[in-house]
Amino acid sequence: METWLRELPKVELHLHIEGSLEPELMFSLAARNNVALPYDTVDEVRAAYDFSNLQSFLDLYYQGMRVLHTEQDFHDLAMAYLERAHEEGVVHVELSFDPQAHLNRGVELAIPFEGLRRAMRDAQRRWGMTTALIMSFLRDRDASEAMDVLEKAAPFYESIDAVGLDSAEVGNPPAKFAAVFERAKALGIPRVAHAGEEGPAAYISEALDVLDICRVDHGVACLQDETLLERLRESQVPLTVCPLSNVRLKVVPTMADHPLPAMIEQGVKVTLNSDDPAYFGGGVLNNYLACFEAFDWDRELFKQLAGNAIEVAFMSEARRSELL
Ligand code: ES4
Ligand code: ZN
Repeated sequence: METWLRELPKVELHLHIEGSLEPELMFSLAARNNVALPYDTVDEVRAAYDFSNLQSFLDLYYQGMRVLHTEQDFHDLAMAYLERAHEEGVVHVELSFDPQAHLNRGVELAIPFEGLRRAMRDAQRRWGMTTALIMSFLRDRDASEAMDVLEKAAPFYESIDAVGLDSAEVGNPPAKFAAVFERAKALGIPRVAHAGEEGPAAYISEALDVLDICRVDHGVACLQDETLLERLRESQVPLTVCPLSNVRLKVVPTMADHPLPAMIEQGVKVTLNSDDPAYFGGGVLNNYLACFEAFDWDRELFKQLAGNAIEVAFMSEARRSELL
């Protein structure tokens, strides 16, 4: 089954590229840029990845990305991940990134944009891999800062496939970003948002109502609300679920407790993704394998889930028909 799952053409829709930073690359970029790290060895870094909730992860995630300074750093980060994804049988990757987390430490917007775009072009040339770019806003910061970033990104609108919303969810409801997402909509930019990861089902409904999103990132809280379930079933709005992330951040106690089988049973359109592969135990293939081990799903179901991701990806219709 592992070979079959590896060979199944898979699509990654929920990936924070800063969360793909492996400890080895963290050390080499730290040396290249003269950044001090609070760790001496790769093992020490990995030992620190013992999270109790989303915030305890975010603290290390923001600390780790401090090694990223130049366009080349962002290129190397993305290239390393895209190569691993290619080896796992991933044929299309949607990278999201957090410009505010870089701007706030003096790294200009053009740096991540140019570095990531160059890696995306290289992946297309080398492996025929297609990619998309999602610019995410940090929901635990003021909405005015997100609005400023959206305006500042004007020279790059052509390379933005969607905007997203991430970081600490509880206490930062979707409606806080109503004006930002309205502006993105007016600009013709598609919208996605994290909702119902640590936050309640009400945040999923609110993100659909107020932010007019076309995909929900995570959405695992949907089972709490019958009305929402009915809506997700009827609309077939896709959820980008990241099972290993949910276990590592203690959203669910173990894979066996994960709501994925119930969500599928309810007719919700789900996809399998990796979120922050360097921090949560691997990429898309490992998430597929974890589901196989926990739920003993058959090939038909995995084909269905991989197909769901192809159907809802930001890709050309020509590429979609090629993959479907
Ligand atoms: C994230 Cl797992 C997760 N949740 C919310 N925001 C994030 N940013 C990076 N990883
Ligand atoms: Zn995420």
